[in-house]
Amino acid sequence: MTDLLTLGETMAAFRTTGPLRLGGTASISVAGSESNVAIGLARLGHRPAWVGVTGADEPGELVRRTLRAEGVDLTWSRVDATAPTGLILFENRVADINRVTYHRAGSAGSRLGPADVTGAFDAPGPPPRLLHVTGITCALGVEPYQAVVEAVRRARAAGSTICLDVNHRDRLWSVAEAAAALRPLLPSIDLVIASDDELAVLTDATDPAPALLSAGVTEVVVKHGAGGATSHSATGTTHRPARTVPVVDTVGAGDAFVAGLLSGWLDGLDVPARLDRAVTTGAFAVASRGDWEGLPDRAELALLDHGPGG
Ligand code: CKP
Ligand code: MG
Repeated sequence: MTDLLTLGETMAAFRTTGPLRLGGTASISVAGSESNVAIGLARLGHRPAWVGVTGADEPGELVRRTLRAEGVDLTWSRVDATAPTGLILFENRVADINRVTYHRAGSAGSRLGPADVTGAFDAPGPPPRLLHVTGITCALGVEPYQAVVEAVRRARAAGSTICLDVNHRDRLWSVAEAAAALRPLLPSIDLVIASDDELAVLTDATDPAPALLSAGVTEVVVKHGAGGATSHSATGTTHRPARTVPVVDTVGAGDAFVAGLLSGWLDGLDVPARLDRAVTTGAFAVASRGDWEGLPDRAELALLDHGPGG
């Protein structure tokens, strides 16, 4: 049984310690918001599946090998030999500030389409408990957007709980384009996750959370970065502070937060405990280099409670 189904593009990630123009060494890994969430859930003992397309090339093999090694189910992903796997370049500039460059136009990952999502819902057995979609997949083109629309439609029909992370990327599309694509999905979304500055993508209201609840969303979780996170629902508002950790690399922190939140949901935790797990997994990502490498397994969740030296 699949706990969480997600779909998106995962790229080979190159990390340098300075500007690429200076040459030197790079570390190579993989990156993609949706697979970051899938890895985070697998580390915590859940059963995630990732739907995506990779090229028949070494970056694609790296993506597939990494996700398999992390325990992510690739049953419904595929290889497209006619397009390359996308690349993402993180050039570390100062402190935790990276210059991020995508090389993903025309990539295999952007060939994801509605036909790719049917397998997971047509498979025998219960449907995925959760569907997780993000604005990034929607921004990749018409077909990837239609894949999200189809996944949401199928998940709704199957009774899966549906989560949307706005994940706005202004290098991929404008706020107006994102609003036009994401707002029509809202009546089908159970849980919306957004940072403060992403709420304007979903609503023009001056008080966004109540407006989103009125639009049919059951829970709105707003991330305030170092200010923690707040959950809004018909039963009230719950706030949790962030965990204080040294800031090493903030990329992937949002996905780590989502993984913790959804893990708590899968475990049947109440809202405060779900937020506590989310800010904890987010803190692991902030305090470690890489998008997902530092995410905790279940035993490690308590590690931050102990302080230096354990
Ligand atoms: O919102 P986050 O910092 O958690 O997202 C990071 C990911 O998918 C990263 O892995 C990158 O590849 C991306 O977001 C993206 O496409 O920007
Ligand atoms: Mg994010």
